[in-house]
Amino acid sequence: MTPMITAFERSPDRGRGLARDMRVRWAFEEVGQPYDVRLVSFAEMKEPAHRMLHPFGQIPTYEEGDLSLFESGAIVSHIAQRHAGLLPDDANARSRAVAWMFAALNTLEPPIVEREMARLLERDKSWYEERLALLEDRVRVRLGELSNRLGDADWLDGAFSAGDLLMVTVLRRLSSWSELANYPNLPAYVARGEARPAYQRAFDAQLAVFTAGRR
Ligand code: GTB
Repeated sequence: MTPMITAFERSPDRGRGLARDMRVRWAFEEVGQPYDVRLVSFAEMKEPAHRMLHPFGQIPTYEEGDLSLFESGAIVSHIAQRHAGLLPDDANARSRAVAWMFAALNTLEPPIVEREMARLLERDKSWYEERLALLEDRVRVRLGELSNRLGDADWLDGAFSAGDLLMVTVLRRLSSWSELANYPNLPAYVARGEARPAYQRAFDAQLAVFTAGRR
């Protein structure tokens, strides 16, 4: 049975692959698992039928047979556990790759998203500039730490893993901020991820949705 995921009918990122279906599409492409996509509008996401799949009324979701999942990290984890290619065979290395998955979503993504939200929603507040400076410092701390750990390596812990896949998608959310360039190994790391054929297939697929919607 071909798994079905949901994605934005009209993504606010205009096809830049920043919405969280991108990481799920990329995981499918890495393991060679075909998938179908059901596009949903913002209104449909809040309807009871979609909330049965996703309690918070968001994308992406995953359905296969009698299994339905939400949370992009859980979906990538499921794909990585069911198929070879995204997690090492060695038990300890596998656990370390899982640690990097959590680090991407729990340690790096929150301050990055918090900064993004402030820029989107809090610009008119009197305290905006002060708060933005604090949020940007928090992101810088994590980028510095990540950059130190990555060093000259291609990937975070040996071969490319689901940890790298998630980390690259998280760092891509900084693409409109020049800060990443201050840690030269990080843009190079993101570029290595983006150069993977599986990434490119996933990117093209989500871009095709945006391009088709413009007609
Ligand atoms: N923790 C959940 C997960 O990882 O799956 C978060 C899911 C989530 O935030 N989904 C967003 C959503 O459905 C889309 S990806 N939002 C609609 C809603 O909440 O009503 C977040 C996103 C949206 C847009 C851009 N962008 O335009 O650049 C980037 C990321």
